[in-house]
Amino acid sequence: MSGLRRIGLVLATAALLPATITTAAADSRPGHGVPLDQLTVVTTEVASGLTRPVAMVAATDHSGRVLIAEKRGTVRVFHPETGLAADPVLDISDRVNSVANERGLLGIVPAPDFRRTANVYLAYSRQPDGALTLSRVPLGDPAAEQVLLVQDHAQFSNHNAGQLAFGKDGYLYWSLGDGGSAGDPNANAQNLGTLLGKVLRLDVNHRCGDLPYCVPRGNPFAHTPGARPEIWAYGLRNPWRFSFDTDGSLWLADVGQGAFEEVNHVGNRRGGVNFGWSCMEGPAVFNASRCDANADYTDPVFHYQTGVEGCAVIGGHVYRGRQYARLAHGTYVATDYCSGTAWAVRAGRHGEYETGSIGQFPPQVTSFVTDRSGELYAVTDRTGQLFRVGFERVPA
Ligand SMILES: [Ca+2]
Repeated sequence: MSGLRRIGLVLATAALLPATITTAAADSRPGHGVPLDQLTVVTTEVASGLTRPVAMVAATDHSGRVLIAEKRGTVRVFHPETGLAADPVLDISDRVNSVANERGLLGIVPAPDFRRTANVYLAYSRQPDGALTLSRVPLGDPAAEQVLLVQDHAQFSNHNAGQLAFGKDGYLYWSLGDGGSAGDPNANAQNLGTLLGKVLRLDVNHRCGDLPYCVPRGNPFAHTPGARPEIWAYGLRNPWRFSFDTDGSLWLADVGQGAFEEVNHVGNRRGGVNFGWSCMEGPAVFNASRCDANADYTDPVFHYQTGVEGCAVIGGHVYRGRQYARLAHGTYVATDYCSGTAWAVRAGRHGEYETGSIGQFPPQVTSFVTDRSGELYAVTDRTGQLFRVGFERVPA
């Protein structure tokens, strides 16, 4: 329990510091920290007893709470000082189809007005047909749910993606998988007429006509005939987890078919990026018949081999916390669901990337979160554990 107490003290101390000194000047450089071959992650269990946790997000009300979504349709609360609350703070399992392995409640993010409304946005597979569903619901009041957007996903049960996050622009981003099976049989990911295999960008703070949201001005395909105007990026297979860094840039991990797992990094003003699937898988051509000679495919900044080095990439976050700033500031940390390898990627000043493995996470990590002070946590699927993630320097 000393670990829990230590976290509590760190948070309490951090809260007293003015925001202007949250990071030392030297730490604002991209990719600052010890060389990756001298860096390792260390994990400390801080909670257990979760039921297939799959997504996490920090509450934005300064309570210090972390919200953890369980696949069956429940949301649990973890606090560094008091641990995991026994009862869910929200239960929508009556409307979530979680029978298949990849279906269920898959994403959660607090609304911009969370402090006043307790509203969260959820992404899930609905009952009974598995359609991908975006809704807004206040914690503790499932009857008040409002569904915003639904995408049919009945044919296959896999590749539902499900990450939700707000960008620095205040818009909600939602990732959807390619519709499932293998090899994108319906060629959805390159088809701008469907939401499958895409990241969407939505203005959920306003209504437009009959829609419970608006399409933000500047969405890249808002005026493209036949395209869904909600699309922000495309060419994705199963973009299970993405995150935004403090500079607004997007770090997106796309789960591969059978050859490559990939991590992508693009700037915050780049709409319309084509991440390549199902022409490309990682750095290689997957299906040449899906390739367009006029297309501009964005390559991943990091990839590794599916089946050799793991089975499914689990995207993480750029570490911007205080406790390990000297070791890991600016380091993007991800893992693989099967191998548990801790992958690190650092963006340099001139578009170059330093990548490497930095130790080991437990297997079956499904999701990472950074808390309100930037410290990193990971949850594991069938073992239902929550880990605090730290860093240590080791001999090269
Ligand atoms: Ca790609």
